[in-house]
Amino acid sequence: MEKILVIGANGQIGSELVEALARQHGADNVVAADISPASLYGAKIYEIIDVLNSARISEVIEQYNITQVYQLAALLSATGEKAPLKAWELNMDGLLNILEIARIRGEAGKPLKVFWPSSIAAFGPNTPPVNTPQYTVMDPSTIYGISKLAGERLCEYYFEKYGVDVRSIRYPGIISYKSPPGGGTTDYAIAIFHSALRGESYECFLESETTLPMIYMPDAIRATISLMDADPTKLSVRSSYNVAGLSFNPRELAAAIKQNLPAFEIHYAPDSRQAIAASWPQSLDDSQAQKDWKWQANIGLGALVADMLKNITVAAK
Ligand code: AKB
Repeated sequence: MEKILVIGANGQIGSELVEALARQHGADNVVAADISPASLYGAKIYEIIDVLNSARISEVIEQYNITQVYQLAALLSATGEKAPLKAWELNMDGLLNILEIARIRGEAGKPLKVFWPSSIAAFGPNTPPVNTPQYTVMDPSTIYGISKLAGERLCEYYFEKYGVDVRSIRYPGIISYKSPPGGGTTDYAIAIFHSALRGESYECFLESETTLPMIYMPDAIRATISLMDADPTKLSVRSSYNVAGLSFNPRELAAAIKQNLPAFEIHYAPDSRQAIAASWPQSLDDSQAQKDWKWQANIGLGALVADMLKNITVAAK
């Protein structure tokens, strides 16, 4: 039986992942953890963990006989640019703490399976932007992207050198309705729905034609859990897998919203986040994930927009 620890449970991915894992493994077998208490998200146990405190992480892992850790605590791209040293410390030391604990436990015969999120931010301006391959030029230009690329190399290193069973996905922008936007460059695609449903126009911080890879939360959760459940002998990538959902730009998203809410208007006022978005891919080639663990996205733009509008409306009532 798996005992699962999710660090960063209060975040956009963490909160929904805890719910899904509690459904799959039982609420008693999932420990939600973050730096401050918020909600149990369907788990039965909540622990306060600062991912920079390695002794505390080890203590919780030992206490609950944890077999899998999802380390999700991070500063995202836009927030990271405002506090680069803090982003580097949190994103790198957080991962290293978990990898080291997994190495030590592995050597003691108590293996720990690890999930860590990379991002499309690990790519950069010289990466081929369309159908970006699994293996290609990676020259990220944000501190967040640099930490993701370094983290990918660390994951592969700990797998090759110490046999740590670490798995990772290069997430596209994740769209969801349960948590508010959290400091990412792709978050315009969440904020826009909140403006539209308040009956307001949306001032977009990206240019109209800036196409980015995105994924709807149910697909992102399914991808994460499928990768963690996959047969380890089938996994040929131990840095991080490209995973594609869908791709769109602000103009296309606004048009899809307008089909449901005809009065909706979008205006463009690009800021510093435009340069970040311009350095990222527009679409991803995820054929390696398809081959190794049968990944396939299900949710397209029409279904995503309809579901976001339906659920944000319900939440606002
Ligand atoms: C961000 O915009 O920073 C994140 C990401 C693509 O990793 N959503």
